[in-house]
Amino acid sequence: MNEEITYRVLQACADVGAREFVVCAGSRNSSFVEALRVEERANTYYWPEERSASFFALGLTRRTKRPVPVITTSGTASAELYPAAMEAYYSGVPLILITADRPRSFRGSGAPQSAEQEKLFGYYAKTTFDVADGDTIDLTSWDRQGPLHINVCLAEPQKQPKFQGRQLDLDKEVSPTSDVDMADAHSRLDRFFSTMRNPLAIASTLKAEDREAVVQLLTALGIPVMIDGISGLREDPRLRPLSLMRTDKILDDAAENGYPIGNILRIGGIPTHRIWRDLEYVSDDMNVCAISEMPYSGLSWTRNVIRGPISKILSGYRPPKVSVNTQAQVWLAKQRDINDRLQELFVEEPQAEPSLVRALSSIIPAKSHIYLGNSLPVREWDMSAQRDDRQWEVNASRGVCGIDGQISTFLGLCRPGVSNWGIFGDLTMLYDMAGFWILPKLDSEAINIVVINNGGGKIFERMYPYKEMLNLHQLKFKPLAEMWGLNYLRWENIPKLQMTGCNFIEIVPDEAATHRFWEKYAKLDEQATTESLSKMH
Ligand SMILES: Cc1ncc(C[n+]2csc(CCOP(=O)(O)OP(=O)(O)O)c2C)c(N)n1
Repeated sequence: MNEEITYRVLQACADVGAREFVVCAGSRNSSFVEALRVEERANTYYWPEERSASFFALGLTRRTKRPVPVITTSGTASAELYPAAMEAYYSGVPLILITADRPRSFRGSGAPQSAEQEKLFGYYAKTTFDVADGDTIDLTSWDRQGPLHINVCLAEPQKQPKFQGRQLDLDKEVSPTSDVDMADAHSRLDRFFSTMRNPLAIASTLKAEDREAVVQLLTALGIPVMIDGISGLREDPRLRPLSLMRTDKILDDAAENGYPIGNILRIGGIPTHRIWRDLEYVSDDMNVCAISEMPYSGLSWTRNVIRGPISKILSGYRPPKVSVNTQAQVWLAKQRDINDRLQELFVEEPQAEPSLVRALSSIIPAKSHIYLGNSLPVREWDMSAQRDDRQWEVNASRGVCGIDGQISTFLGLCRPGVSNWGIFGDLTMLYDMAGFWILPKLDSEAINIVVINNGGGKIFERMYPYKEMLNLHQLKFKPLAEMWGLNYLRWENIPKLQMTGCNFIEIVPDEAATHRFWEKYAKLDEQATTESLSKMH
């Protein structure tokens, strides 16, 4: 009896595009394990640990642009998918959560390994199914803009399910889901542009296919732009004349330079940097508009989001001529000046953490795939990474910015034919040590896993004056690399090497040098202001 409902659920997933499956075996979901074991064309990944597995499935969904089901047994196993469901919800990833359950008659009984799994993911799985033997299931009305949950009630598993010779139909064409009201989107953009006062554009998480349309818009507008590394546009030479070079104190700095920002156009995800928190507290006449695939404004005081596939929204759109106050050029020039001084600081303090990130970026080859773990890596990258146009693909998980599941998400995103680099903080690494499980199964031949071991959660160091925020430690990661059979390297300086194969690299910044770096960095600003003022007089 379990076979039929198992087969129907898997076929329903295949009908909405699933070709990869992630399975965490347990007795209750053994019919799924058996069905996928005999399935010849689907690509199945077997995991012993559900939390890492679900983050891996999330990364794989993003890489393949197809829904990937992650399938668990009953009980707490199903709840391990929760963090990945939250991330998928806020980043619009069509992750399929399949939880095996005991028959409905067990609900509320407290019988072994039975829990209340129906609608388990609450807010985070808007579309849910609770199915049992005899039910049919059709997922084609699902919008694929976030997670889907299927809870499958199964009878007592048999030792020998009978799937032999039964194959899924994996050839069904899947049509795209979302559509946009173009006339409405364009008139909202026109309205926004018609009120422009000292505008700033911010580009954050973008899909590869949207980048060219965004470059065209930004160059046509000719307004200052702040570019997160995860937009994939940070190194684009066409945007250089408009790009802000620093990522902190943007609003104050602009005002001090005679360009008080009045309008912000956000393109893509919610930005990584401080500016987005500062925007929460600006005066009432700030006008913010977003063009994004997700519905979130990222601010409590506005919901102004033009939602849809970005390149589609921008196709055929001609932005009006925007006049930009000449002070914008003064501000951009000062930013470039500070950036020149920052390069000198990297040379002066080569073992400081941001300088090591700079040096690391310089050995990452063109066309590499780079994944930035949350916390300092994603911020230090934006500030420090080199800016030659290397056509990197840069990713991060910015849905809920968790430090969990980061290794697994990165491995799900890894692909063959390019060099893959994941860069993580040490606490982030500790969180997902089981994630390495899947490495031998991957088709990527070049994977570098980098941990920046600064001995704790150092993102908090400059914000809070007490060490309890930091979870300080003296752990070293060599045994972890050895446990997973990885080539281990420990770097206090970045050697000029060309990396091949799979490597685990522990980068150890010098604490004193890092402190000196930040002290000198704070002074760069003052120097640049004094010098540009003296040049003006
Ligand atoms: C799951 C989760 N728990 C807690 C946090 C809050 N948090 C943000 S950054 C951080 C510290 C990260 O430390 P580490 O990975 O060592 O990176 P570093 O700050 O040193 O770069 C914590 C605990 C979070 N984002 N996600």
